[in-house]
Amino acid sequence: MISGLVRRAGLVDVLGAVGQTNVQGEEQQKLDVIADEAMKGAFARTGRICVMGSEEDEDPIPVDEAYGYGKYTLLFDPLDGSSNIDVNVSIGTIFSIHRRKTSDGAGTLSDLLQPGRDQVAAGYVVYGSSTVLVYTAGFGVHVFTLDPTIGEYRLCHHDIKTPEVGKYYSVNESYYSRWSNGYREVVRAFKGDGTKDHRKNARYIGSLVADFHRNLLSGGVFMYPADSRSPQGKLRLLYEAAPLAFVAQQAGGAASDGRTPILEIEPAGLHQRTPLLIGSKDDVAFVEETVARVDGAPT
Ligand code: AHM
Ligand code: MG
Repeated sequence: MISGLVRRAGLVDVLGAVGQTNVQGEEQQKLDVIADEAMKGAFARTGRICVMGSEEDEDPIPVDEAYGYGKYTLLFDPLDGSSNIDVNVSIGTIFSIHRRKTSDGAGTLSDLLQPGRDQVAAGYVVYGSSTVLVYTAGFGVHVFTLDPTIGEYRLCHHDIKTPEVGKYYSVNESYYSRWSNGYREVVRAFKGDGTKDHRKNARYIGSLVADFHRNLLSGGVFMYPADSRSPQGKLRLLYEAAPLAFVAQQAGGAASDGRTPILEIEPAGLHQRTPLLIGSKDDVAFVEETVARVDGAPT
């Protein structure tokens, strides 16, 4: 449904900000709000989950009691890469599934606040030149492409592995002056300053899913560090960082907040932010080592 909406976005009068009205005087909905409604509508009546959490909703989202409460929880970012929605650049949907902690009835916030290592499945859909679904249930990472002629996903890569050292680094370098000296040194190394050993090409789309997907296939490291304006970074732990960290780990890569593996962080809030460093294993280790050496222990 979301792929169809994204593909027809310019045609179906859904671009633009919430609050605008169209020629019929109806309020236009932003595509990320419509995607959120699509996700909630699709999963509230499956009987397989007991509670949901979404980037677009402040509180846990209940499921429809009439269809029963399942044993899983679902966290999602319905449409990631919001600055790219209106300009026809790749965007995506991210999801994370856990087993519930409470035994029965409606799921609660505590069912949603679980560390990434306890995920039973996670993945994303990227609406790029084709629509691709990437998921793991803890037995490798599998890549499916949506065949729009039959409305089905078809397996195109089974059990993929990401290169141990990547070609690309992906970071919003306009925040350079706000970073710690450690991250500045990392990026200078990626530009080939000092030693050529760490030189990489820069690629930054500004859609986490798309940047992550490219680096997963080609090798590379994505960084969204903490900075002086965003002391916890920008990205969200539960429905952005943790699911991608599970995919990265299953593909032989790594993810951390710079010091702690993302999958080990104990969440305290549904919309908690985390610095994120994710991708090829050796590149993540290089960034961690450089940041620890230059910045020292956290104060
Ligand atoms: P969003 O959830 O509002 O779309 O924000 C998340 C997005 C990520 O997809 C992307 O990695 C990041 O924000 C880009 O942020 P910035 O423009 O600060 O580089
Ligand atoms: Mg997002």
